[in-house]
Amino acid sequence: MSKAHFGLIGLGVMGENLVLNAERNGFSSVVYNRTYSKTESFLRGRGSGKSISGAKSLQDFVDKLERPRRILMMVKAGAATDAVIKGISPFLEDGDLLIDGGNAEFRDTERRVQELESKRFGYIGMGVSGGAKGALEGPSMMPGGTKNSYVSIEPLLSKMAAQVDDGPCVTYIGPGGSGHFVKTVHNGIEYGIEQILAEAYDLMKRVGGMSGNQIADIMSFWNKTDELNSYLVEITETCLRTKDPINGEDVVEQILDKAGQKGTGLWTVLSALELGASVPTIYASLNARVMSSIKSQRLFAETILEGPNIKHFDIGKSDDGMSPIMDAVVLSSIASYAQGMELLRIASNEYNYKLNMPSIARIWKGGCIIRSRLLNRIQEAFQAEPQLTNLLISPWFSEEVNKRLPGLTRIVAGAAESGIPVPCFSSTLDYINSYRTGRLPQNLVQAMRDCFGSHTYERIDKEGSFHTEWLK
Ligand code: NBP
Repeated sequence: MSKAHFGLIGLGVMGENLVLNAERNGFSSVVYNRTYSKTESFLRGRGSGKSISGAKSLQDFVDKLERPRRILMMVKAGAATDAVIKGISPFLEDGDLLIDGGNAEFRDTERRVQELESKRFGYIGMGVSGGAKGALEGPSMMPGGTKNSYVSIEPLLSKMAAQVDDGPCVTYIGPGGSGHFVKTVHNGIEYGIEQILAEAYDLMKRVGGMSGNQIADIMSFWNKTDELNSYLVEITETCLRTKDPINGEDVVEQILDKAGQKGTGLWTVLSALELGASVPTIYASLNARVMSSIKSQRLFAETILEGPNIKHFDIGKSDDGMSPIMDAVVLSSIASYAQGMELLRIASNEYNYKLNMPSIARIWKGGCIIRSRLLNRIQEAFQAEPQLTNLLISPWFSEEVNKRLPGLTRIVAGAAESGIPVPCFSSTLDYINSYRTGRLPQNLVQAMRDCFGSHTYERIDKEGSFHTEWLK
């Protein structure tokens, strides 16, 4: 029997779909899963009648693969990935390639690359985005590791990836843990945009008194615009239109308002804090999930803490796409991308990843959860200026800011006067206002620090370090 082209370890939601994708693209495959019954049921079900075989043991798995072996691990990040690496390593030989497609913390990938570099096989840490459907039909993939290892897997990945006008949604990201770092930041941006759309929905529902279908109509309108056309807006419309088979009501209204925050959103914010990158819109979305999770406290506080009643301020009209809310959504989405790209730029310098920013924007244009028409603009902005410090100052984006800032401001002010939290909208407003302010009040912060701790300060009129005897 001829040997398989491709091996997959981990038949979870992603693994199952990725192996079907590889097989559809002409790569006969062999699958291994820790719990063999899953392998059996997959081969009897979705995997039946295809060039996919199963392996009961890792020895059997490697024996069924042609050399050099190309193996993708799609297992839970962390200890599970370490366990699989430990299990498979003794079976791998010269030139074999092991790819971790899970959501690994980038430092874990750095460590694994270091540890495994001394072995004879290659190791790639690859972010994969697109959920189950993307995995099957074509995800966006962010592989990092040595260039040679990537080159050997490129034909397979290029076929499996989503395809956009300017190529497959995969490219070599850079060395070490760079692929997983880029995927982490992708997820941070995703957190931001999800929360932004949730804030827009909340305002339309609570201030505008709009039904799920009416809000879905606005999503449909937004999805036809250059600024907001995106996968997340598209699925928000779907979510809002879906009825509960139990009671016929909007399903969304039956869902408990508690969201978890898994690793990647948190890691984006931690990395930003470490690297001194400003990501307030992304952080606000993470914190919104944390606040949502303390439901019982919120229910109690609601009976004690008073606030203003909802005021019916101008949130726009449906026939103009709720224009001030649209302003808030557009600018906050731009801010999420701007903050994510800025974090990537700073990390690239710090970790010597040499990230190609236009390429990253390009491979996010298809297959992944944050795919959107805005990414064309982002790609163009970085093509025009690869070392662009912040998207907000790029011509198309600065025009958007100047045009839409009054709308965002009215929405944040109205929400505040109505006692409705809009953490991403208000963080974005502060972010933009801070960024466009040449002189911030940190002169006073520096004075206080020098006053209590003799930390010294710099002056605006001459070079050097200065101290004042404030308490004499
Ligand atoms: P899960 O994250 O639920 O992982 C399930 C797989 O991990 C199963 O095959 C399971 O085997 C295996 N596994 C576990 Br759990 N512990 C193991 C261990 N100690 N040794 C060997 N195998 C072990 O599945 P998923 O949702 O498909 O995600 C796979 C990876 O892809 C994760 O890192 C995830 O973060 C990432 N990811 C997920 C998505 C998504 O939309 N779901 C998107 C992008 C990336 P078992 O059957 O024996 O329990």
